[in-house]
Amino acid sequence: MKRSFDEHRVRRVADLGGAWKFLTDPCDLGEAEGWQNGLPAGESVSVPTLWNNEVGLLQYEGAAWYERQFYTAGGTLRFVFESVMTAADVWLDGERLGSHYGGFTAFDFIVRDVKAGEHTLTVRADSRFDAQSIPQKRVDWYNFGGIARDVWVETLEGICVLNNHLTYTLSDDLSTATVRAVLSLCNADERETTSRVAVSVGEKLIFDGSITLGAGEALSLTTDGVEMKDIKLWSCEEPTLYTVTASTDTDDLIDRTGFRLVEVGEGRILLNGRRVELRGVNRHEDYPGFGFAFPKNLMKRDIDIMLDLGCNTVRGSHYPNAKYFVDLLDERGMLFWSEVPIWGVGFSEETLGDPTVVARGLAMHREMVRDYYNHPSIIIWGMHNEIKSETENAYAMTERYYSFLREAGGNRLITHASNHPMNDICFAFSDIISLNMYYGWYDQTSVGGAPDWEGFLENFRARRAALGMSDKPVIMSEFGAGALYGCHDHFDRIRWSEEYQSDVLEHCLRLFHDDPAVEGFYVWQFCNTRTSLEAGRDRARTFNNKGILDEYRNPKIAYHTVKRLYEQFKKEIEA
Ligand code: ADA
Repeated sequence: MKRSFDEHRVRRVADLGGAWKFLTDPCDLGEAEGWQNGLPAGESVSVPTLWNNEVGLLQYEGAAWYERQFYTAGGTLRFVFESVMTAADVWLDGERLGSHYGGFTAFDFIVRDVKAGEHTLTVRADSRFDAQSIPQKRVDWYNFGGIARDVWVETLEGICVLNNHLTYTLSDDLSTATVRAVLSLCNADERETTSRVAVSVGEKLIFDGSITLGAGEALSLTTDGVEMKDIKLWSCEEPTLYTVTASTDTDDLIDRTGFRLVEVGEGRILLNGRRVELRGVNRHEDYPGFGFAFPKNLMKRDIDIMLDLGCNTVRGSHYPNAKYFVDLLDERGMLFWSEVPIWGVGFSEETLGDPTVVARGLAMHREMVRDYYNHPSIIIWGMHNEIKSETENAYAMTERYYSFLREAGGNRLITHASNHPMNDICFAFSDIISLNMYYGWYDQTSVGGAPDWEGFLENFRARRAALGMSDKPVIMSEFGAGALYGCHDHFDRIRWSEEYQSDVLEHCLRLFHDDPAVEGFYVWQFCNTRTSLEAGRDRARTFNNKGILDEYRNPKIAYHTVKRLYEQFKKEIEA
C-alpha cells in the first residue's frame, strides 16, 4: 500500500499507477466484444483517476475500461487495488481474475506461476447504482467512477505475511501492554516450505517460530501474549507510534501501532483515562478536479488546516479514507471516525432488509477492519448514517454490524449517526449516541415537538434517561448551515450569507459545549463538496455548500468563529 512509510524492505513492489488506456463502455458491450483481450481504442489517462473529472464525462455513470502493460520477472504475483469505484472486474492477459464490489476499500488477487515478460492488466469499473447498491443513487456526494486510489503489484516468495493485526490489552495503570499478533500467512511457492516467522513491536521480539506450509496453503496464526513494560502511550499531545515488523525468510510486512485506551464511563469519553471533548469536523475526501483520487500532498494540508482550526478529531464522512491520510492522522495525534458508505436517506425500509445489501455492508465492515485495524487514531467505527433507524430492518442490520465490530474491531467506540433522535430503536447498539440535526437550516421544528435547539437538547436528554442510557455520551455528529463563499450582508443575517452560517454554528457549538450530555461535535462540514447532480433543494452549483471552507479550502467567516470557540473550549476543558 502507499503509506507514509515503507511497508516492505524485502518484498518487491512495483507501482502500477501512471499511464493506462481508458475507454468508456456506454452500451456495456465490452466484455461480450472481448475488450478484456485488448481495448479496441482509448485515450491515455493517469491512474489514479476518476473519469468524471475528464472533460465531457462529468455526468457519465456506467462502465468504463482501463488497460495497461507491465513487465515482471515472473512468479507469484499479488495485484492490489486500493479503491475502484464502485464495482470492479479484473483480467490478466484476458484471463478473469475476479471481481469486487464496494468503492472505498482495497482488494487483491494472487496469481501463481506468472511467466517472466510483458503482461496486460485490464480493469472494468462500473459506477452504476441499482436496488442493492451501497450507497444508493440518492446520495449527497459525488459518487465518482474509476480507479480512485493506488494500484500496485507485489512479487510473493515462500511464506508471506499478508496481514498482521497487533492486538493488545493494557494494565490498569496503562504502563504495560500484553501484545499478540494475528498473522495471515500464505505459502506462495509450489512446494512445501518451512520458514522462520518473527514479529517485533519496536525493539521487542514478541514471536519467533518456525512454520511449515504446503504448496499454496494459507494459515491464520495468533501468537501468545507477551508483556511490554513501560510503554509510551499514544495520545493527541504525544502520538507515540511503534513499528510492527513481521518477517519470514523471504518476505516482510511493516506496519505501525500506538497504545491507547478509549472507553466511555459516566457519560464521558475517556482517552487513556482522561476526559476528551471531541471537537471536530466532517470531511469528504474530495478536491476539485480530483474527487476521491485525492492528492497526497493536499492531505497534509487539510490536516494542517484542521489543526489550525483547533480540531482534535475528524469524521471520515461517509466512507473509509485513503490509508495514507489515516497514517498522517496517526502521526499528528488526530482522532478519527471511520465509517462505511451506508448513507441512509436513499435506503428504503425494504432495501435495509435485503440480504444482499446487508451482506455487502458487512463485507465493507470486514474490509475496513481488516485494513485499518492497527491505526491508533481510529477511535470510532461508524456503521451507517441517517438510515431509517426507527424500523425493525434497521435494527436487525445494526445488531449484525455491531456484533461483528464488537468482536473483531479492537478497542473502538461503535456508533451510527442518527437523524431520528426521538424514535431511533438502535441506540442499544451504539457506545456513543451520535445525532445529525439541522435546526437553523432545514425546518425541523416538529421533531420531538422541540421548537429549537435548546428544546431539542432537553427533550433528547429526557429520552436518553427514559431509555436508561444516561451513561452513554452524546455526540452531535452533524449540524451546520449553507453559505456561499463571498456572500455577505450587513444586518439581516440572510440565508446563504457567511454571517448566517457563522451565527448558526456559534449558537450550536456554545450550547453543545455547555450541555452536560454532549461530549463532542463534528461541524458539517469541513469544506464544500461536489454533490450528486440530481440533488435539488439547497445544492446551489451542485455543491453541498455547508463547508466552513470553500472547496479550494478558502476560509469563510465561520472558520474563524469555530476556531475561536474550539480554542476557548480546549482551554476550559484543560483548566
Ligand atoms: C445529512 C448527511 C450529510 C449531508 C447533510 C446535509 O445529515 O449525513 O451527508 O447530506 O445531511 O448537508 O444536509
